[in-house]
Amino acid sequence: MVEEIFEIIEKEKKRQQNTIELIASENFVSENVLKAQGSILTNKYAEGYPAKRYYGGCVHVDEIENKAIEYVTKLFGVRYANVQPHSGSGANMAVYRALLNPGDKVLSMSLDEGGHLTHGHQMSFSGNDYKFIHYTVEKETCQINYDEVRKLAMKEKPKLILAGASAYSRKIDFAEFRDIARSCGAYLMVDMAHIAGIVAAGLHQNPCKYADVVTTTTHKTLRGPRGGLILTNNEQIIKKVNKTVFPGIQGGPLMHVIAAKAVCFAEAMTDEFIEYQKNVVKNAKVLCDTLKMEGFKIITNGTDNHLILVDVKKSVNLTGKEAEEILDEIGITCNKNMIPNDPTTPFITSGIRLGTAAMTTRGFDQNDFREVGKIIATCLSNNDNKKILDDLKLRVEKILEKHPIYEGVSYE
Ligand code: DSN
Repeated sequence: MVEEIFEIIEKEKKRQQNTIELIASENFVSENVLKAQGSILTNKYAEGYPAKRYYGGCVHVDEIENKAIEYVTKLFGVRYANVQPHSGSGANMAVYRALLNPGDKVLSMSLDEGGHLTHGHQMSFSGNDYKFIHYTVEKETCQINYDEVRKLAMKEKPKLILAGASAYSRKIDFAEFRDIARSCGAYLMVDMAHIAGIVAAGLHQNPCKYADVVTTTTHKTLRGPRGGLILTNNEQIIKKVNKTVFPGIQGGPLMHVIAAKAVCFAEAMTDEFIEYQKNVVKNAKVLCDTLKMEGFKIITNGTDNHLILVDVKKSVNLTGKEAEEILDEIGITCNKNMIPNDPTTPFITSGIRLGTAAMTTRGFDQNDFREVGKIIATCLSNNDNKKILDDLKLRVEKILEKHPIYEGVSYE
């Protein structure tokens, strides 16, 4: 039975090696991150915080957690960090519970317009526990209109304003958000989950300079293990956040994951990582321009970060679900995604979201992404032509062969 599990893991490894991974929230971690996350630290209970634990034998996990905090505060130039959240959703829940009372008003971007489930969707705890109101993107440009956000904030007087998104391809002006939050007396929270790696490399305004509190996941552009993180410069806020994370909503921290986070933070301080993030952004522009040249409609008409939102309905009269499935057939993985003013549902959608973080880790360069753009365009425009799809599959295999990954990792 145990072998069965390792056989499945090996099959998943091969799937990852043999497909072009364009899900904007995924990446390939380093073998050192894998090693730390797969370590004996998983055996240790360490409820509490360094030097204040509810269990004995925490001397070394204290060292690990202190190192993770030291590295991440240096990386983002911020005073305090809580590295224990098991996920981005948990990190967001902790911040809401630390700063708000049930029913308090929050202003955020809705899921449909590019926000996240935990930014107030009715199906999430967030939309149930708090009164979320949403700013939208401009109809023409699909970009945030800061004057409109300001007007709404002044009218509604929320207790907290949330900036950050899961499917927004443009820079976000956190300084402007801070000004708006200050004008209406709200806290400013930034969820930088998607762009954390780009921020770490200094290629996007750093929200830690402007927000009262910042949350993120560690596994997207930041390229660490799956997990969450909370950052702030405010001593009162970190005290409340710490109490909320433990014992408020979590029990024992996952010390093996915290060790892997520390490895990722250390890696993110290297020159190689900065170069990598520059390539992530350049590659996204190339992929975007190639699709535009092939006649595809891109939401916001471009990208400033790692992701591209494609309106496949207007481009090739397919739903996002259909496009995702057809690309899957030729070895390209992406996800269907709502676009602003989408008339469909999250399970169907009119768009697909593409990201360059994972394949840039594998070494894909601008030429490779040009080829990927052409393959995607040809595939979606000829989705019922088996001969063309077979040919595209070979083209996918050819690029992948040039950029192997996890060759020394085996579960057999
Ligand atoms: N599911 C993640 C994403 O794909 O953006 C966010 O949690």
